[in-house]
Amino acid sequence: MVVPGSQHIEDKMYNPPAELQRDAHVPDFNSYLALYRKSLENPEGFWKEVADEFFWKKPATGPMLQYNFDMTKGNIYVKCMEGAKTNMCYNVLDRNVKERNLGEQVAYYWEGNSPDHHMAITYRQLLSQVCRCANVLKQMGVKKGDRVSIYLPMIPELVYTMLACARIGAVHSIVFAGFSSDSLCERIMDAQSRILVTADGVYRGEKLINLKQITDEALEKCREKASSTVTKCLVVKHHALRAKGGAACNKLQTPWDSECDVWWDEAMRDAPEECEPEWLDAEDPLFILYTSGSTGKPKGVLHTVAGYLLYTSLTFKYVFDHHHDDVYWCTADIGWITGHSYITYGPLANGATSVLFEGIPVHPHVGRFWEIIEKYKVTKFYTAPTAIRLLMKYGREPLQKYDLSSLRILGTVGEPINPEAWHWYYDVVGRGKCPVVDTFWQTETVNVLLCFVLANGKHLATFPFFGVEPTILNEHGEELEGEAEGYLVFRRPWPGIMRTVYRNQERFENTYFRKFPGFYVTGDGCRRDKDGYYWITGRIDDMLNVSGHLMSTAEVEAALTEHSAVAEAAVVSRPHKVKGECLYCFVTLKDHREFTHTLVEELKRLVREKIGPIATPDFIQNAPALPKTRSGKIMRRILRQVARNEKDLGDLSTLADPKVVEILFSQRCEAA
Ligand code: 6R9
Repeated sequence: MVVPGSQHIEDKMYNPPAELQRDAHVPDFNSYLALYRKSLENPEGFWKEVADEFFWKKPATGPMLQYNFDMTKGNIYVKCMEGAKTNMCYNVLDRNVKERNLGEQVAYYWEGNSPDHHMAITYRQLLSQVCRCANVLKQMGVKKGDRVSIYLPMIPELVYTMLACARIGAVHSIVFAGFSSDSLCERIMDAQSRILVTADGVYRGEKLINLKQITDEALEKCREKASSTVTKCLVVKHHALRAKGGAACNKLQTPWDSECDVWWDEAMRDAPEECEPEWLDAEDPLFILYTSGSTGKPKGVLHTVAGYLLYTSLTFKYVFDHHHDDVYWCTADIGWITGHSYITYGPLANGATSVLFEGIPVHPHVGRFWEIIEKYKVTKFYTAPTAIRLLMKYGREPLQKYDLSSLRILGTVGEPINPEAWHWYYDVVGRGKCPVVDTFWQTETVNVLLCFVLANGKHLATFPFFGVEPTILNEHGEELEGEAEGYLVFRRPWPGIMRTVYRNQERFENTYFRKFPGFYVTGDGCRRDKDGYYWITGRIDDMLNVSGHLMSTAEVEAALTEHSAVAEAAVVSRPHKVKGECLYCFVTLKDHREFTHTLVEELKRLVREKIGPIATPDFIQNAPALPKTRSGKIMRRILRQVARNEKDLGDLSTLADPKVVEILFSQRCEAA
């Protein structure tokens, strides 16, 4: 497959500063290779060493990994450390407090939506709150294996509840607190949860959201559709206690059903601080997390105890080169997999100190991120390209007010990062001194590919994590050697890969294993260059075929965002009589820039220059905003429909702001 433009992507090497490299867990490329080879040649020994760091009530009787990835040979399964008994919560809390003497260390600096709200929580305090919450859940009748749905904003109680579930062997199903009542209902019903944990309300920026009301609507919908499985709703008094000015300023009417609803603070008041962990089998479920539904009905991705523990702890340690004096901040929401793995489980398993941020990047001012970095002297910072592009719009000025010199490593996740955003992140945020770790992964996989920048790297390109064996296939399922582009697949499992789709093994097998028997199929495209670096090119379903040339939307988008007027771009295909498909581009301009005919011509020229004439866009539409999922992913399905003028849009429940779609339809381009 020929990818126009691939040779245009800058593949210069970026070297980390000497002092970072000196102390790094993986100081150079050869150390990476040695560890990587060991992980593939002797997975048993490699993972056993990782497991030895943790507490096992009973040792494993089976091997570190057993699996079948080939549907033609039977059911797909992955098992890690069969026979072992352990507890996730014990390993991330009790072990740190009792065995590692970290009780007085801060686990989280919680920073509220308003800069006036903040607190520090030590490992000892965290353990005590988690135990009390575990006792509350038990008292409400929650038993091992029961599902608990959690619909909470980014407040400490969210972490307490998820770890309390882990402690008693309940399976948490966290639903991002920006989802609608329909989406919440759908997820509660699929998980058949017994308990729902929510809050009265929350400010997101200036906007007050009545979470309890949404929760009630969701439960009502569940009752209409079937008999609801939820028996109790535990409600955190967050807004009423922590809102601007305290209880006197409580602006919410909190609907209340005394049969079902229980206030968190009342239930917690008398709950004992001791709670014996439930010793679980290595393969018992830990949580279900529904993947964003940009393609159809959400899937309940299931992760299990032992494998997820080993893998999140190890990836956290190496990806962010964790050291005990770090202050780490991941800006994701715990409602997404990034938050599960890299705010809760991975950092705690390593005894790290993290920032837990409730707010948004632009409230009460556009320098909020930088202010927080200065305040807590953050050393490792992990965010998404969409946040970087948003903040880039405001230029360098908001950063210049703050001291960002504590930063050592920057991370990015969620989508391919375009070169302009990468450079801004590297040059402006990191002042050219902080390696940028581009981490590619999925709800299903936990971290799999990442750039070992500490071992010198090309930006935007990555190497596989330990235990992960990627390969590239063509449409016929043939493996491609050397320089190649095609489907990114994995030949074997690692401990942290998903185990099934909750209550739907068939969907699990069909989605990830049917297309190419013997491989886990990511759905993403990938290119391997002559030096063996992997470059993620975007979802395979975002691939475009113009006049027989395959190209990725990400590449064209990267070219468009190089223009100084463009803040964000999204590219889809539209059928074309001669070319088969042609490019239809949506561009969001930076503040005060005008969408003119001259600009359109400049953009077309730019893409032609960057990628080649074959990639010249046929259509460029002004998009005041792009349709995004609540986790910030552009919904290209909707953009394709705008481009094609197809008004039957189907399920829009994951769309953050439906008004955007109307505006885009009203401004669509008819003719080139
Ligand atoms: C962690 C997370 C998974 C999809 C994945 C891919 C895209 C994530 C990326 C990236 C390029 C990166 N993706 N990280 N693409 N470079 N660094 O986002 O999980 O919400 O399940 O999304 O996101 O397309 O397949 P999830």
